[in-house]
Amino acid sequence: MELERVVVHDSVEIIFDPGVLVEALSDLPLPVESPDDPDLGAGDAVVAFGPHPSFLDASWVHCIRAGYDEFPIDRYADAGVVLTNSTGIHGTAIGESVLGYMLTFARGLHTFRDRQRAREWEREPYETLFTLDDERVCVVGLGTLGSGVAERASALGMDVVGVRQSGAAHEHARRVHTPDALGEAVSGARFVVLTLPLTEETEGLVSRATFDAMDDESYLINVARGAIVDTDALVTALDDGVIAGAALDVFEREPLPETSPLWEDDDVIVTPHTSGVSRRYHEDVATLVRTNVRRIRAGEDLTNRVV
Ligand code: NDP
Ligand code: 7N6
Repeated sequence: MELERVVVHDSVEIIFDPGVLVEALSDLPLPVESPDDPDLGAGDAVVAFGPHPSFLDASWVHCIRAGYDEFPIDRYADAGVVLTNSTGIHGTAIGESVLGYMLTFARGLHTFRDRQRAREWEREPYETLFTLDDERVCVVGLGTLGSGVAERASALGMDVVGVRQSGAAHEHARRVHTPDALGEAVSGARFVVLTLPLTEETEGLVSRATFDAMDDESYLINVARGAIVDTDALVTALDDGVIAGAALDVFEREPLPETSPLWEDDDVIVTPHTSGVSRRYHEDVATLVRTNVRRIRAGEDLTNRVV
């Protein structure tokens, strides 16, 4: 591949201003630009949040997300376009966000914040508040995100179990299951955390059967993709008290529609797909792009290559 230019696509705006990435990549030995309507060609690399048909004319597309489920990877393969993703950069932000959700539920912080709005000084019933130590968390997906969660949860003294495609052992999980044993894995866990990709196999994976296998005092935390969860089944499970609550950063439709019952539920925390973001996101993306520009010029294999 003969690279002549790196184009920062304006789709990155959903996370950061394209200009900060152009600046962060200014040390590259080739032009880095963010034109309004780029005329892409074989010498171009594109850095983007989401796909665009014009990218099929470029040589290499770098997705600034770990999840590339929106990209038409078969068309890229047919057109000979290389796709790389940004797995590897979200472990700290997601790990801290998920600890935040768990601590919020355990210590009742969401409830007290709601009462503060009404200047209400009211305690929770004695049996309500708990601590995280010795509580079990089941982490479904033990890659970058799941490892960030598992490492921090075990540091707090939580009992960490996991699920991953391979079923391979993990240094911060007491036991690891394969996906076919999801029901067994979630049983007895106070928190079930979703940190796996959206694929044909994982779409709708978390269903009524999963909620039935969970404890009625347990919480679902989804920081992966909305479509991994059957949303209707989740709403019913919350309404029926099958589970105690949920923290949701991702949704089948984003932004979450105003009509969704999830907005109204006191036991649901909604965050706008920000659990993986910090103000150094563009620097982490720049490091990945810089590494792969160097590799291309050295004729080496690319890191994080999808297609
Ligand atoms: P990784 O590739 O590092 O890890 C993926 C993990 O999921 C691996 O442990 C893999 O198993 C496991 N896995 C794959 N398929 C299944 C399955 N069917 N059942 C159970 N486990 C499975 O990805 P990341 O951790 O970087 O990202 C994961 C996903 O999280 C992304 O695809 C994206 O959708 C989402 N994401 C969301 C963010 C947010 O802002 N909310 C931020 C970043 C990512 P094995 O280890 O055996 O291969
Ligand atoms: C950042 C989201 C990913 O897959 O969806 C995330 O990496 C990124 C707003």
